[in-house]
Amino acid sequence: MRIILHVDLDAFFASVEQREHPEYRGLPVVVGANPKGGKGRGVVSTASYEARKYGIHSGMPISKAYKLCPNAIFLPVNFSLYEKVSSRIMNILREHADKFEQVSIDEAFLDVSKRVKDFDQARQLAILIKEKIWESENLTCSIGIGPNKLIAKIASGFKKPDGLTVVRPEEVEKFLSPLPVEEIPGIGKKTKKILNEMGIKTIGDLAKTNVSLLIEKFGKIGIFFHLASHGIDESEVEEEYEIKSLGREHTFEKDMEDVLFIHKTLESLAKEVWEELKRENLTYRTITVKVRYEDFETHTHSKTLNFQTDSLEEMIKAGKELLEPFLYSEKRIRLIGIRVSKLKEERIKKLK
Ligand code: TTP
Ligand code: MG
Repeated sequence: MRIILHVDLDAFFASVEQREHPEYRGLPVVVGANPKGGKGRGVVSTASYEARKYGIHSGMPISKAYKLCPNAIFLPVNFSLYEKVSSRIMNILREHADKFEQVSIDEAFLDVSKRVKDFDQARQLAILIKEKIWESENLTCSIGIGPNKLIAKIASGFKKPDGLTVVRPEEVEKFLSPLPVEEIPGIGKKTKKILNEMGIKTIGDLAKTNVSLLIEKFGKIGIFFHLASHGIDESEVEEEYEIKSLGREHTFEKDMEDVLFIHKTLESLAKEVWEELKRENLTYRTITVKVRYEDFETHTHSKTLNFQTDSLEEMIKAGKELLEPFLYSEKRIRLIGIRVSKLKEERIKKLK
């Protein structure tokens, strides 16, 4: 049995600003583009919970946010500050995990299966983590605890801000079934609309839907929706990259949704990695793909082959396979990367 924590900071950018400027505490704060008296272009990065009461949220045009609450405190994005705070918090989190995976600037998974003996101990650990973050950074977070990443992630969003939600394996179905389908990561506005039109509103409705119908409507990703609706998720908490590895990344000049172009880019990155492998006389066994969306949410996904290889074809095939689920998001892709690890010197293979 696994025990996974998902930690997500509350209104992260806005909370950092409120901490830096105590006079903004308790007031509506909107971080993002300049509203220019309602004529500004660009969007809201995030809003404090006080500002959310006016209906302001991430991704909303800044002009609309201004209309909803002209008296809010509008601040520019100070990304380098948030990154510094984030990396200190990630260091705290890393210390408390057997396996650690940072997902975005304010979000991480912790696999604590080895260091706690049950969900009660996991709850105690989560309380300790919250206290540490509060003491050292004066910030609150919400934590979800579950038997896998999917449940932990949904649980962390269940009660926000400053929430702590524990979902034990035997509670998974009861927990998921009343939630709206869009709580499942990967189900965005478009998919939600199609599901709702099919009469599927809650995760419970989705769980009762025949998987072949979902595949017919959505293709392969339908299988993922089916498994997710039953709370099944086998994916591991993955340390970003192993140290002994070779990789390449590419940031697109403009955020990208063209699948063909993304595939082309992946192929050329793989080729560069492969050329370096050849130079170093190495074979690999694990392929990791990294995807960063326009809002900086970052994912890595790995596959380990059951043989060492130096094949470029194999690398590209696995890379595309790993990339596939990320191409269905409604968000545009900002960066992709490919990395190979579990490296061995080819010489050893030849001697065998
Ligand atoms: P989130 O964790 O999605 O949001 P949040 O931390 O502001 O609020 P919540 O309490 O609901 O977790 O995103 C983390 C930060 O990433 C957020 O503070 C600002 C940034 N961000 C954007 O810049 N654009 C976006 O569209 C989103 C969703 C987030
Ligand atoms: Mg957050």
